[in-house]
Amino acid sequence: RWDSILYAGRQDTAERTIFNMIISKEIPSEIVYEDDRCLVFKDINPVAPVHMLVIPKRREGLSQLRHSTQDHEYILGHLLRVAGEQGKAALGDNGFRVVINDGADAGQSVFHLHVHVIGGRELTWPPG
Ligand code: DGP
Repeated sequence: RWDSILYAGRQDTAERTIFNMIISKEIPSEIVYEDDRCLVFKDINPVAPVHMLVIPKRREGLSQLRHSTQDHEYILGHLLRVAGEQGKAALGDNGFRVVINDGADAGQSVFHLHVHVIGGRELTWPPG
């Protein structure tokens, strides 16, 4: 039952992305943490001293946050919890920012949902 909750959701119709090759380790990345559901690795284009991405290992319809359904709540909760855990591990009391870009105006470039964890400097608000 848990498996169906983890991986339920629409079939992916969007094209596979570079993140599939990172998950399968066909292309290298600096992995920070991994479990059966998610992978955390360093962003290739860091915008701050610490910049990690938390991604689901199985995209299952989550090319964008806008496509999330009730079936995705468990994996979305897991991604956020891991983001908090890894942000704390990397940055302790200094704090960090967690971002999900959705679509063109937000500058989303990879259509496999990912949670940015950014920190290690004072971040401005509003974002650019
Ligand atoms: P977004 O703009 O929210 O779609 O962010 C996509 C991020 O993915 C961007 O900050 C750069 C990162 N990225 C893209 N390709 C690769 C890659 O091959 N390796 C790693 N480590 N990060 C990548």
